[in-house]
Amino acid sequence: MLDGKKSLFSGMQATGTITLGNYLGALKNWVDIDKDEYMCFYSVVDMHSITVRQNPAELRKRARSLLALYIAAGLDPEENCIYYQSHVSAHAELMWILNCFTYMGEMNRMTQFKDKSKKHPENINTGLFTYPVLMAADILLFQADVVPVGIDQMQHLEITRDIAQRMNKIYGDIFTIPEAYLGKVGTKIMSLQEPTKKMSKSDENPNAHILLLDEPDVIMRKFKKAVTDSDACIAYSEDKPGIKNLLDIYCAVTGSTVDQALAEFDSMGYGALKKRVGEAVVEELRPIQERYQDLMKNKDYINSIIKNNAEKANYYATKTLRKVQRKVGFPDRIR
Ligand code: ATP
Ligand code: LTN
Repeated sequence: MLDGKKSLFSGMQATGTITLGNYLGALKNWVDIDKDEYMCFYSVVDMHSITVRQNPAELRKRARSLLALYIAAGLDPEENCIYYQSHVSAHAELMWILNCFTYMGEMNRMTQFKDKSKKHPENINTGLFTYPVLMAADILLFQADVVPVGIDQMQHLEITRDIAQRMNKIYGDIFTIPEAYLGKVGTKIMSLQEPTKKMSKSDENPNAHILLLDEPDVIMRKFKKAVTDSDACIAYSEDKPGIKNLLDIYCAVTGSTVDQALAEFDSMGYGALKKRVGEAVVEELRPIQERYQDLMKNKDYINSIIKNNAEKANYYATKTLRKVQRKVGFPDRIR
C-alpha cells in the first residue's frame, strides 16, 4: 500500500525491441488495469539489461524507445509512473540490503539464470546471478501489492515474497507481500518457428518473433512462415503447439474465447488461419505504431515525462529505503 492506495509495480528490460509476447503477456494487461484502484509504477529496467553485454548507445536508444512504447500502448504517463530504473538509485541500495538476506541456494535454483548462463557462457557475471534480488528490490521498494508478469517470472516473484517474509519476520512489517497478477490469455506466447519455446526478443531468428514495431507486410510474412504441423486440422491441443499458439494470439488480440475462435475457423485451412491471425495483429498494432512515431518526434514531451516521473518514483522509493535502512541498523542521517 502507498498513500492509502494499493500499489502495483512492473517492468521490462530494454534489451531489444519488444515482441508480441511481451505485449500480450505484459504490456496489454498493464493498460487494462483499473487506475482508480492502484497506484502504478512501470519501470524500464535498464539496470537489469546490463547483466548481458550491451552496446551503450544502443541501450540508451532502446530504453527511450521502450519508454515511448509504454505510452504508445496506452499507459497514460500522468496516471502511471513510467520511469528509468537507473534514475532511482534506491533500487541498487535496497538490492544490497536484500542481498544480505538471500541465500546462495535460493539463487542457485533460478531457472532464468541457468538458461541465460547457457546462452552467454562467455559472460556469466554475478549480476546475472543476483538478478532476482534486484527484481525483488524493484517490487518491494514500492510496497507493491500486485505485480503483473508473464508466467516465466513466477519463480522470481516467489523469491521476492520469501525475502520479504523473511525480513518482516525479523524486523516487523517493513514490506507488503506482493501477489502475481497473471492475465487470462497471452501469458505465454510461443516462438513462431519453434512453438514449444517461448517467443523471446533475444531470439536470433527474426521469423521466430513479431516485434511491436514490425511493418504490416513483415508481420504478415512472419505469420505465413509460422511453423504448424502436417495434418491440416485446426484444433486447440498441446499436441498441436503451432496451431494452439496461433489461436492463443488470436484470442488475446481480439478478446474471443477459444471456442468462438474454433467456430470461426471451422473448415478453414492453415493458410487462411495464419492470414486472419496476421491481420488481427496488424490491426492491433497499427494505432500503437502510429502513436509511437508521433511521440518519438516530441522530444520535450518525453523528456518532461522522464524528469517528472523519476522525481515521483524517487520520492516513494526513498521513503521505503530509509525505513529499511533504519530497521537494519544504519545510523540516522544528520540534517
Ligand atoms: P529476453 O529475450 O531478453 O530474455 P523476453 O522477451 O523474455 O526477454 P522480458 O524483458 O524478460 O522479455 O519480459 C518482459 C515481460 O514480458 C515479462 O513480464 C515477461 O513475463 C513477459 N513475456 C516475455 N516473453 C513472453 C511471452 N513469450 N509470452 C508472454 N509473456 C512474455
Ligand atoms: N525480470 C523481468 C523484468 C523485471 C520485472 C521487475 C518485472 C525486472 N524487475 C519487477 C516485474 C517486476 C523480466 O525479465 N521480464
